Amino acid sequence: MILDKSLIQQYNEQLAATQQKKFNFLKATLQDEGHDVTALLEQLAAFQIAIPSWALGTGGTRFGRFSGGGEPRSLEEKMEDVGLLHALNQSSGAISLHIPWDIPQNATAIKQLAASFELQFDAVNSNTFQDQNDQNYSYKFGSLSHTDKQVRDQAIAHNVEVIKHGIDLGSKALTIWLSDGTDFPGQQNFRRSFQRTLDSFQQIYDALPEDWKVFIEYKPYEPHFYSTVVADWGTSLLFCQKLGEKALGLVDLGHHLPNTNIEQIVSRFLMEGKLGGFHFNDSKYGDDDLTVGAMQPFQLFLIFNELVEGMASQEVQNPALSWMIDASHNVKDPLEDLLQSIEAIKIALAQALIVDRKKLENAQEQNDTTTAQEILQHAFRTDVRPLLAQARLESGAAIDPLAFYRQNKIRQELINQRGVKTYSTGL
Ligand SMILES: [Mn+2]
Repeated sequence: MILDKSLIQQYNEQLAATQQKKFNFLKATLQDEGHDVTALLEQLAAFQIAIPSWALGTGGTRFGRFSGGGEPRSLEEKMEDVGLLHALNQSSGAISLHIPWDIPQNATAIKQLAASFELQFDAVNSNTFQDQNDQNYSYKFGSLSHTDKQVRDQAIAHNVEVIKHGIDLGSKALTIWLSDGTDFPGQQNFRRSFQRTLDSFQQIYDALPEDWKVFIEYKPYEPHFYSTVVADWGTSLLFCQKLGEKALGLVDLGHHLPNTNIEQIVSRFLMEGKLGGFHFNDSKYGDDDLTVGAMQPFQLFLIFNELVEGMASQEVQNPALSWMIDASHNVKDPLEDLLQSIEAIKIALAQALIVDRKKLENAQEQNDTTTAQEILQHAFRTDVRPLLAQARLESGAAIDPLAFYRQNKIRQELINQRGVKTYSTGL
């Protein structure tokens, strides 16, 4: 469905007075603390988060899947959904496609459709974690790391094909999440599977256009439960360093063992100029794919604290980052979940932007641990939501996108258009 933007304007008019009151208070507080509120609003408005094409349907587990109805049935409908999100919050101006789930049949038409929703194409994603019906060799025992060269060649060719689809759409990066690994001790020689993977990565790397990047995502376990070839940030960094400057690490928040200090990993990657991007989600136990900020908003803030500090530092030379949500769960309306996720990301960003950097650095130099903690927690405990709402209001988005979505019964409208029992392609 295409949203009538005058509805957003009417809606905002109803909330304008309350928003003004909340914003004025926050603005005065932030100005007293020495912040440039206009600059903050600009930074927030400019921050765009890509939506993956697989997050628009209800996710599933190996036990079942429960469609919420009105799910997009085609790539065009998925783009319509991202266009809808972007109209609501002006913060989701990009889509990340998964190949082969979303192969564009007509790249020119798809590009035009994207332009009509003011959407860019973010990184394209390859898939060698499943067998497709028409492929010659199975990935049961791996793809880019497989012992059999014919299997590796097939997986390399798939990645090269994904790059070609990306070129047609104007994408500038390939994300490789390699699920290869082993389930039992002794199943593979760790060193040789690394070497085979490096050789495969190198061939994919050589197929990248000049202005492209490849993001190497890591994950400690699942689908394999003994070892994963690209298990952690160190392995990702090692591959990236061996491949060259177009290869960068990708941090998926759900791809860490419990209690991992992700913010320190972010700092290390940035220090080496090797951070490519993020996949945002949240989790309680493992790769739970929960709504960003649902479980660990403080950790998210600490991650953004490192990002804001690192990207502003003269000591850091890191390319611009790619931001994407990567979550797909079983119970919520996917569009509501994405609206909540984007809000959580931007809250963390805004809080990181208002950290008193000079005071923090001074406290660090003085080993004043108490003050350092106070500075971070002061920013984290500041309610920055009126700032986000103001940035939305000024960019033509809804002051409260989720409330607007509910009030206008958008899911019901999508069900009316697409049907109750629709299933989006994806996980
Ligand atoms: Mn991911």
